[in-house]
Amino acid sequence: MFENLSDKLQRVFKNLRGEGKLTAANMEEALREIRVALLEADVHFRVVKQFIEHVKEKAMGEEVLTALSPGQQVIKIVRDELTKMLGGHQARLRFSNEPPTVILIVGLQGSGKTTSAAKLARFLAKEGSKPELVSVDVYRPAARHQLSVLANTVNTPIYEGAPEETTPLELARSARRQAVQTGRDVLLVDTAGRQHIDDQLMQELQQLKEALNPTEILFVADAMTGQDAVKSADEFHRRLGITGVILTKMDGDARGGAALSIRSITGQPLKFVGVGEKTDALEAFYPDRIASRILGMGDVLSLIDKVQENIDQATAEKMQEKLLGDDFTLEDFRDQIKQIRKLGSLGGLLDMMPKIGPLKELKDTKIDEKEINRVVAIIDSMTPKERRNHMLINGSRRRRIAKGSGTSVQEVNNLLKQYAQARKMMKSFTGPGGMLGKKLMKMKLPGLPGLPGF
Ligand SMILES: Nc1nc2c(ncn2[C@@H]2O[C@H](COP(=O)(O)OP(=O)(O)O)[C@@H](O)[C@H]2O)c(=O)[nH]1
Ligand SMILES: [Mg+2]
Repeated sequence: MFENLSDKLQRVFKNLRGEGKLTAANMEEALREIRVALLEADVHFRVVKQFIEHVKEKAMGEEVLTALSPGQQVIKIVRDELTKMLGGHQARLRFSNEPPTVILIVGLQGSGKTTSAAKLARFLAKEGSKPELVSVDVYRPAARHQLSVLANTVNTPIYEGAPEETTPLELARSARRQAVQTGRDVLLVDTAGRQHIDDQLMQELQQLKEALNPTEILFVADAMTGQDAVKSADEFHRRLGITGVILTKMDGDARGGAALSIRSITGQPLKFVGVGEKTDALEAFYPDRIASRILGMGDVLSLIDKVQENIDQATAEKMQEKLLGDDFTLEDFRDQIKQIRKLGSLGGLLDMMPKIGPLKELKDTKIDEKEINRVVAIIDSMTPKERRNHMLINGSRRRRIAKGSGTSVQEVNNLLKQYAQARKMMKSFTGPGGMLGKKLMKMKLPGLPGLPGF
């Protein structure tokens, strides 16, 4: 559902990647495009405004990581802000200390309350809870029957009600009593909805809230209705007080604006998303994962995190200087390869890179960890002098190195060739960022010369 937004944002990043550094001008342009992309995705204008301000502040701020290229830095900032906009951390269901925990499920008609109640029952049972269902929709017998059928599907007990129980309150109270008696620890209350918010509905829900003291009041919203979903969530929150939102029909072609706005506008977290009609089509909502999915950067994002965690800033800077200078020795070559290895398995590293733009060509590259170990072993078998001046390494030295590292002369020759190639490439490399990335493509791994600007 975020495809359009995702495409547009990726285009912005692609353009930025070509830039050597962030300037007020290229940042302004990027921000303008991001703004349009968000508005077109139907994100609430107030949320967009705030978002752009925050990204701008951070991008222009001093929080700059030399291990990341300008494009990557902006991606990181946008990802962080998107995550924040979606609520930051996963908002889990809360449970009462005095079971049963009551979860009131509210919302407009047709939003997906009954379906979501059954989905939640299934979800909770899987997590080890013992849920019970009750429908208090006394206006439509068909609605209560619908929940009975679904309860059966998800193997959850349901309180069906006695003939004399005709009000939502009576039904709910009896259901709770039964839950206590039968040792059920969560009571899911499916309520009636209306086409529009009206006083009668609100009064009824208010009464249920007072009588049941629910731990959660989950507002069910239909993502397809876009900003209307946000508006009604907001109104329900003001009039009733909700504790979270379930956004349904995320499997449809909604543009995603509701998901992106609801937290900022209502202050209440999105807890679950419905992604289909079946009872297993419910997902807990993880802001960080969704933000990554929206950016669609494969996992360049995890890569950014890894770089941040593992590369020591000073080393990276020193390395960058060396890359630009003339004295790129075999020692540096080895250190670089070791740095890369520090990031984890190289295969994993490649998987994390987005398979777009110039990196497409890397898609099927397989990196051999053993080969890296071999390279390091060969360089380790050289004398410090040899490492600093590869011209010294003649035939007999090559044989000695091969023996010392348990490799063959041919492998030593190959390594020296790769090193020479890397060196040549360094020399023709004129600035940080995108350029290096392009040249990298033409190189045979593991002559991968380093991290700056993939
Ligand atoms: N595609 C899709 N359909 C859903 C989802 N949730 C509910 N529905 C459908 O939406 C319609 C209304 O759902 P229902 O639970 O009866 O809504 P209620 O009136 O709020 O109780 C039904 O046809 C459901 O199958 C969802 O996540 N994805
Ligand atoms: Mg219903």
